[in-house]
Formats: sequence, C-alpha cells, structure tokens
Amino acid sequence: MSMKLGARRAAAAAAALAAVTSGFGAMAAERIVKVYNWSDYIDESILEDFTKETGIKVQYDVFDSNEILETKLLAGKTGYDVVVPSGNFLSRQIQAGVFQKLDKSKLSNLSNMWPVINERVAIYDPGNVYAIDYMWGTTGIGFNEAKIKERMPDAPVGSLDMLLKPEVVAKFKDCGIHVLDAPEEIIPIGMKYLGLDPNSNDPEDIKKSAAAWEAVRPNIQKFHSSEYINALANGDICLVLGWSGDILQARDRADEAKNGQVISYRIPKEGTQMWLDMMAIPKDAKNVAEAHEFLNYIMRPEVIAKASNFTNYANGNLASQQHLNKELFEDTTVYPDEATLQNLFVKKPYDSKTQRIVTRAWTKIVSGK
Ligand code: SPD
Repeated sequence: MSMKLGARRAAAAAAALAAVTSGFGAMAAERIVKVYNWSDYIDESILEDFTKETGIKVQYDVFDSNEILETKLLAGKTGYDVVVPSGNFLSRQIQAGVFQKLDKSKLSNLSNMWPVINERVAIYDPGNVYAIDYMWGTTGIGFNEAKIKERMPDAPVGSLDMLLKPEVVAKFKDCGIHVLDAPEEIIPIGMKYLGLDPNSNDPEDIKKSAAAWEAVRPNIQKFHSSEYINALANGDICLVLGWSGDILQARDRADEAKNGQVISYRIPKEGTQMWLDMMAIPKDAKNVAEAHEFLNYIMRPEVIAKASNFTNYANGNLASQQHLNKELFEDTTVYPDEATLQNLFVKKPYDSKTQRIVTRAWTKIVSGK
C-alpha cells in the first residue's frame, strides 16, 4: 500500500507520539512501596538492597509514636503500603477495619517466623491474619554509668525506683531525665510499679499511677520518644525510661564517638512491658503486590538479622538467630531469659472509655498542672 508524503508524515508523527506516550506509560509503571516505620528502626542498606534486587523503590518515612500512626490510619488514605503499629494498637485498628488480610501465598518466608512470637502476636491478631512481627522489645531504664554513680553510688539502677521514688529521682534532676511520650505504656508501667495489674481498666488504678508520675514530674526534663538516643549518647541527659534497642543504640553511638560516656540498659526488676511491633498493610494501600514483596524480603533470615544487629532489637524470626551477632543474641536485656520473660507483661488494648481517661491523665502529667 502506497502513502502520499503528507499521509506518511502524519503516520510518522503518530508513531512518534505513540512512542512518547508509551514511554510515559513505562514511567507510570515504575514500582514503589511506601513504608511508614518507627525512627531508628532499620539499617538503611536493607532498603537499598531491596531496590537493587527487585527494582522496587522504597519511600521510607518515620514516626515515633503509636498515637501519630493511629490518627493517620483512622483518618484513612495514609498513602502508605506498609505500617508498623505495636500490638495493642494493631488490635483495635484491626477491629476498626483499617488493614487488609495478608496474602500468605505471597509470603513464602513466613515459615522462618518464630512460633513463640507468633503466639504472642496472635493475642492481638488471632490466627496471624493481618500482621507479622517486625521487632519486639521492652521498656526500661537507660542511664549514664558515671553521672548516676557520681550522684548516688548505690543507685538502684535495675529498679523503677530510679524514676518513681521521689527521693531517688530528685538526685538525677540536674543531669537530665527523659521519659517516653507514650501514655499507654508509661501509665501501665506505673501501675506495675505500684503492684497493680497493668492491664486494669479501673479508673482508680489509673489515677494511682498518674499520681505517682505527677509526684516525680518536676524532675523530668522532657517527655519525648526519640530525642533521648542522641541526648543519652552525648551525655546531655543521664537517665531515661525508654525502649531497649534505642538505649543500646545510644550506647553504641557513644562508643563510636569515643566520647567517654558509658550507657547501660536495665529491664526493671518490678517487671515492665514487653511490646511487639507488627508490619501490616492498610486496606487502601495502592501497592499491594510490592508491599507483600517487601514483607517477604524482610522475613529473609539474613535481612531481618541485619536489621536487629543494627537496631539492637530482638525480632520474631527464628531462622534469623544464627545470623545475629553473638553479643546481641546472648544479651539478656535483648533476648530475656525465661525468668525475666515471666515478669514482663503484654498490654491489652484499652476500650475507648479507658483510653480517654488515660489520655486525660497523661495530658495532666505532661503539662505538670
Ligand atoms: N526506635 C524504634 C522504637 C520502636 C519502639 N516501638 C514502640 C513500642 C511501644 N509499645
């Protein structure tokens, strides 16, 4: 079939346009996964390796409070494909219908997970339908060895007396004290300290814990859930009620800086919360296939072990344990022994009425009024 010059030009222009549009099509098909995780919770080389291997880009944003994540999830359209709430929050978010069921046919690495941790996760997600454990840990006492010793040679560093006994905590006021800004954790820990059931929903019990925190409030410089890592590492504060791995990261940062600050972590002898942070896919996630690929990658033993070795948190992957640094795996403040585990509590989700009471009590504690 012959074509006139004009027609040929028109056909060439149409072909060129088609090529350009299909180029745009190819750009639009670029694969991405949007992840919202806790700050200081991954070795970023893991994200780069994932992209190199799969071609899937990772948009990685961070938060430092379950409340921030929950507000976004309940409002909907977070724009994220993978989020990481803690168990008690996950449980009520499942009830609220914010997650989609995992497609286990795409998660061949599920067999690497640790049945002991799966069972604990099932308290929040019966049948392990919506979420897989990323990391878990405890909330305890981080301190600067020299600064504490200088002020109180026989300081009870392994006890919540460090923070909740007024005459003890007052000794450390001048060297700086931080406490997590995490009401659903700090109020139950106060209850455990007072010998009450940390899972009690009785307003009187909550009031007693709040009163204990109010009594020591003047000594606390800040309620914050991530600044303490550097503050502790640099010697700007000497005491914190914080998360296990974060405090151990502060220790490592001080060691690396060779700044002479020696930081230690203790699980309080009175017992404390053992929490589990879980990866889940929001119902309205746009990149569901990529989210499953990401989760499956994270469940590779050597990948999650790399994350633990970097963050100093325990993970829920049994097969990863042979890849963990020996020091980390043998550290009983990270992988607690049986006796310590028995003394840890797992927080059940609050009903909405109790949640409101706790939030009000917390505002009063933090404001100091
Ligand atoms: N920097 C990472 C901290 C992760 C802490 N998870 C919080 C659990 C709270 N219950």
